Amino acid sequence: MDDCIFCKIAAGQIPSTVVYQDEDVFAFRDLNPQAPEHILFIPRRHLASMAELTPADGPLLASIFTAAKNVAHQLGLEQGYRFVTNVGPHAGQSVFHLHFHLLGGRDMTWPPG
Ligand code: D5M
Repeated sequence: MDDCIFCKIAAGQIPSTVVYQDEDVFAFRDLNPQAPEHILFIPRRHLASMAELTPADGPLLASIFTAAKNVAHQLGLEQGYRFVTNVGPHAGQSVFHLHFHLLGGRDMTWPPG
């Protein structure tokens, strides 16, 4: 999508601190980190949120989760981490390109606020 900031980041048109990339998945550090490690995983293909996913996106989700698991391991997050996506206004979604937050490096509370 032309006016999507995360599409532009994945295309290299806006700079980011890239952590992982492959044909379908792009991961970069969050600009406003909420934990010592805070990385965003996105599909290169534009989807506004998980509300747009279909069963055909199963392999894409597997790629995203596998990439996140591998990055978590590389970052030494053996004590655990959180992998979460916000959908819509009640969840506080602010960028409307599907993204998953990988958060780690500190204790976290449950339930989230
Ligand atoms: O999370 C959207 C997240 O996107 C939020 O944590 C800030 C982050 N963000 C926004 N712009 C950038 C850029 N340019 N680089 C890196 N990170 C960015 P949400 O779940 O929609 O609230």
